[in-house]
Amino acid sequence: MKLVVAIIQDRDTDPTLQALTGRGIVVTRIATSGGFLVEGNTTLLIGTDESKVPVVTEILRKTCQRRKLFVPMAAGITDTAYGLQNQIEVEVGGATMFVFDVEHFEQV
Ligand code: 2BA
Repeated sequence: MKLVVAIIQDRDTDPTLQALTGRGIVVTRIATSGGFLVEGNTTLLIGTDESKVPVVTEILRKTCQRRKLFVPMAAGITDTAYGLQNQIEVEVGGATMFVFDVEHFEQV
């Protein structure tokens, strides 16, 4: 058994959950936030058979978009008047995946 931990953008969460559960893949969602942008994102915990990891990867590839965002170069600035020339472009998403071996799984 494997545990897939996937960090995705909030706006991709609903279609991703629908696609996973539609394929009979059990998932837990956790509200998280990224350390760089300090914005909300979603972490999915997916415990599944090793044979289904490629299915999970394919679903995440389809439902999680890469998006370009502009963020202020100086941390903590929220003023919309802050000029575009003082912003940097970052590309966020689709999904950041970690795949772990599960030593033991039991539901009691
Ligand atoms: P954040 O840490 O908020 O990062 C958001 C995006 O900002 C990243 O997108 C990346 O494009 C950019 N970024 C992050 N750190 C940067 C830095 N030091 N300098 C310049 N740009 C930087 P993604 O790579 O798609 O990551 C999306 C979210 O996935 C991250 O949100 C974080 O929550 C998580 N993540 C990504 N890599 C991770 C890792 N190795 N370990 C744990 N979480 C990770």
